[in-house]
Order: sequence, then structure tokens, then C-alpha cells
Amino acid sequence: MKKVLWIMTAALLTMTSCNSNDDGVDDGIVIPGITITGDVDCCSAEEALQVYKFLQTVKIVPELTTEVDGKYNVFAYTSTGSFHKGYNDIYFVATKKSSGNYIKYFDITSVTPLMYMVKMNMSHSTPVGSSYEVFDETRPAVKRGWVSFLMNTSDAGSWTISYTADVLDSKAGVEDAEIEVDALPDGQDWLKNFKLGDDTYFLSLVNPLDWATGTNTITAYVSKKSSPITTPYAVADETFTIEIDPRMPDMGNHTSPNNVALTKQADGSYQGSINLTMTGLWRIHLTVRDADGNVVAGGDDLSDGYSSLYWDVTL
Ligand SMILES: [Cu+2]
Repeated sequence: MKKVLWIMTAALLTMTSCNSNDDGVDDGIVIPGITITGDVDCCSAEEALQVYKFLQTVKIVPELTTEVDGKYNVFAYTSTGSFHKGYNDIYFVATKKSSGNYIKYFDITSVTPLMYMVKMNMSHSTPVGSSYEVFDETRPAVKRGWVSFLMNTSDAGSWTISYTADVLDSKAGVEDAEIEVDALPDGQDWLKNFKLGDDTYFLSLVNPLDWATGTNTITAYVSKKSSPITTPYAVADETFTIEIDPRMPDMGNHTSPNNVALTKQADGSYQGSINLTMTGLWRIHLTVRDADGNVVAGGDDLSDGYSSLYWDVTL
């Protein structure tokens, strides 16, 4: 059905667009060393150029590259080309092998990170985003999702990722690709958990290295540990509020004014506002409340009066 639609659209484009040749490919935009062309299965040359430009700002994760039906390539990207403990954005792009052109109509599903723990001889998964979606309409051929790794690769254990790629009705996948998850430097701790009844929840702080001194949007996800634990941990259905109390432990625990608690957004993320008045180590003490306002995690647990549940961010 999808294919029939596309053939019709291609025919229409060929008839109506003087930019298009018989393949439905328009004339293209030339930048030094490369010609960027549009494609009926993707977008205009201008949109393709936006995709190309975006991909210059991220790096391929070679372990996750795959080929679909001998016709398409699928590439995964992160900001560094590798992974680290805590939250990682992952971007996917599909291209035609024949032309290199981007493809808009593809789906990435069943993204399954697994860590094998050597001594315990068991495997566990980790928090993941619910789906891979277009995150910016000016780059319709880039899909974004995320994985938040509970642990880094070490003698204790190592990680693999599997996923399924569906490109223009052809299917393929990557199975148990071995990846390396780096530890975070000292002064950075972006993933914490708390228990509520029999359940364990994970608090993943999103990309704090994007922050600058002053007021920043603070984004996080709350995920619930799965049963069995080899199933990726989905975003929790419950609605919490995450209160933040940023302090500088190396400077007498002074705080900053005008911080706003994180509340749940329509897309399932939590967002608030954090004001970091200077560079250095900030310990963001957390108090988590349920929908009725009861404290369910954090609060005044430490002898110094600050919550023992915290993220560390060094600006
Ligand atoms: Cu582990």
C-alpha cells in the first residue's frame, strides 16, 4: 500500500515539478566536493542540505551501521560517535546505496541495550526512549531517540545493542552489536534511582553539558525498571514532580535563586528551569513528589540537611 502511494506521488512530482527529472530527483545543491539532491522518498534538496549540515555536528557510531536488502544503509549517530554512562541522544538516518540520498520513510524499533554482568552471570537492560521520531521538521530524514546507560563498560560487564530498521518496507536489523559505554569524568553524575514500593525508578538528566552559566532549561526522564530486567526500561506512566536545590559543595553549599521544579510534559519528559550562577561543581539535590504532593524520594536525608538524592554537574 505504502509503495503504491509512493509511485503515485513520484508520478505527480514528475508531472508538476520542473525541478524533477524522471527519478523524481531535483537538481541538487552543490557545496564544495559534494552535490546534495532531493529525492521523492525524502525531501527537497534544501531539506536534504539541512540533514547533511546536521550530520556534520554529530558522529557515526560504526557498530550500529547496517544494510537493508542490499539497497539501503542505516547509520546511527551520537554527539561523539560513542556512548557514555547516563543519557545519550541517538540519531538515525537511512540512505539509498545507489545515490546516497536520504530516506524519510523509515522506522527504528525494538532498540534493546543489554549489559551482561560477568560475575553475576546475568543480563539487564536500561532506560530507553519510547520511540524514534523526527525531532525537527526542517530535517525530516533524521529520527531521534535516546538510551540512558545505568553503568559504564568495565571488568564488571559489557554492553550490546540490537534494533530493527524498516526502510521503505524492507526490514533488517542489528543484533547484539558490541558497544563501549564510557564512564563520566569526576564531578559528573547524571543518573540516579529511587525505590517506591517494589518498583525501582531511574532519573536520567538530559545533556547538562549543553548548559551555560545563567538560566537553563533542565530536562530529565523518569523510567521504571522492567520485569524481566532484560526488557528495556520504559518511561514511567506515573506523574511526579522533581524539585531541585542546586548547591556548590566546594563553596559553602551556596545555592542560586529562581530555580523551577521539573514537571511532566506532553512528550513524557520532565522540564524545569535551573539557574547556575557560576562555573564549577553543582550538586543538584532532588526531592521527588507523587501526583498528590507526597515526597516519595529524596528530601532531607543527609545530616547536612540536603537531599541525598542528587545529580552532579560540573560546568
Ligand atoms: Cu550492569
